Amino acid sequence: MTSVNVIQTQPIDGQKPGTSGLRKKTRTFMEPHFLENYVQSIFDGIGGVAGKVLVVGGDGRYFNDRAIQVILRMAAANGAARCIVGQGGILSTPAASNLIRKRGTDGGLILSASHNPGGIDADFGLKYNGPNGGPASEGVTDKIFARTKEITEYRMLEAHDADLSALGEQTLGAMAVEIVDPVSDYAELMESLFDFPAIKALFAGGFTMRFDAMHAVTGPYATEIFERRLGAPAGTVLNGVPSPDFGQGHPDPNPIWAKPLVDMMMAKDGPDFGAASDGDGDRNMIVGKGIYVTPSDSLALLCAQATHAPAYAGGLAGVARSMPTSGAADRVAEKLGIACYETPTGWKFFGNLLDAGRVTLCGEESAGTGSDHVREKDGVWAVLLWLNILAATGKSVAALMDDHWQTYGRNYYSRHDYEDVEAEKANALVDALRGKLGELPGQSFGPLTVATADEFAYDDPVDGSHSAGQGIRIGFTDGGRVVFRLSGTGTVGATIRVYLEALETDPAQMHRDPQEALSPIIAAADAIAGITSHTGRTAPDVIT
Ligand code: VG1
Ligand code: CO
Repeated sequence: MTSVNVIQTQPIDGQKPGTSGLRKKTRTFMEPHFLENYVQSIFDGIGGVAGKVLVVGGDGRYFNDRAIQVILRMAAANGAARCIVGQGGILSTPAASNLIRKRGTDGGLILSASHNPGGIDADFGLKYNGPNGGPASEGVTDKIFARTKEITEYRMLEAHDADLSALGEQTLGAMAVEIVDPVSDYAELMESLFDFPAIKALFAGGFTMRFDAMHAVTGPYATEIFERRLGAPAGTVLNGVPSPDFGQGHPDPNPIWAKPLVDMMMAKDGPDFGAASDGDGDRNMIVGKGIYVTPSDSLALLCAQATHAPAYAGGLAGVARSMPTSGAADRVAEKLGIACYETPTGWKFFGNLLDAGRVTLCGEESAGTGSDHVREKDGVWAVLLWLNILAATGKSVAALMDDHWQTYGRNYYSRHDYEDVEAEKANALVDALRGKLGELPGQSFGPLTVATADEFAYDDPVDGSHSAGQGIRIGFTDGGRVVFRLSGTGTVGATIRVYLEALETDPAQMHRDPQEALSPIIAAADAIAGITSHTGRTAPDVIT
């Protein structure tokens, strides 16, 4: 027999979801009532789960399996009809988005802190995605947050653990628990979008690739798709077995944390193509032989060349990029005569545009790229689109990028992160900047003159919602730009992100060192924001 317990609780402060759900130290999530309070707040915030069907899965990090057992017992106690769970508790973020859509569910719970490290002393996270498969909108997030502040009780079924390893159906109280293969539906979707025979022929012809799964969730997906379905040789996928602490690494696919892959790609006899994905499989890093492709450039190139893939052969409805992402995609959109939207950071802002059919491709400077096939960014998808383009054109990554820059110009781009800054100091920096925006236009910093200075706010063109305080942007008369923004995904202190961009249109200047090409903007950024004087830092912690 099973019974439902109603457990008295008190609101726990600080359960405010950030850019992508709630992220905290794993030990915080493991405190008595913490996870339970948040799960009940999600259920209450979405109007209850009675009779509903939910997808549940995560990136396999420490506490993933225990948290899923709690979620299942609570879903059952709250009257949910069914939970569809990835075998072993595993689902990449894009695969979860796909399952929500394919099975027509009422949404899903995804357990991940994405690129943040995993382990008992690292980070954990939980987010709710809606019936469209995308991250909860601002409105739903606000409701969930409001519930966390007033919650007094949660409901928990008294029951044994579900068996997450056994494919098929079991019951928990009156709720069905359906364990599904985490990879097969997703792999089928990928096969429907891309020219698999052409990519298969590319590999058969000796084309070499290394995909670094960074000990995170994409390992099983990449092995099935690249090695089994597309015939890439065994060993193409590196670090392909998910581990609870990601092999003690930092599953963030950028030249810092995926340095071994980048080094391999820069070697003289390196592979033709390299890629990496993050903790929950929604991001991608693209590297060609001897060339690192910035995510902003990758988005622009994919927009320009997408029609090589069967799914996009009819052309793109439009493109969207987050505000800090470089303007490279804008010029492609202009040439194609399609709309280009600029949204705040975070995938939730793309959902409405995708649902309304206004855009087909979306991307962020942080290595997130995706399309209307799901409502999340999708790492393996981006790699497959690149492979499809490489197969169709027969060109190398370096040649494709070179052609692109000659046609559209090059946006030199870099992000400088100052991590674990005291929150007061970070806020003081932003407040001071905000206070002087009005006086900046016309001022010169070295060779650069400020043209525009404002704080980005977004009016959603589909539902009319307004999002303020989305980053400070300063544009220069030569087309360069610097953006200042505080991260919304960290778990300790504040991270100041400084996004730097310089536009180059001289064909002879397309192969400079990015940090050198950006040096006037870097100097201007410090002069304008007083990074050193506010934080005491003389150099960023991470440069990507
Ligand atoms: C970061 C990135 C942002 C991304 C978010 C979630 O947010 O900058 O572009 O959407 O992470 O990605 P922030 O607020 O720290 O800058 V993931 O792969 O962590 O779900
Ligand atoms: Co992620």
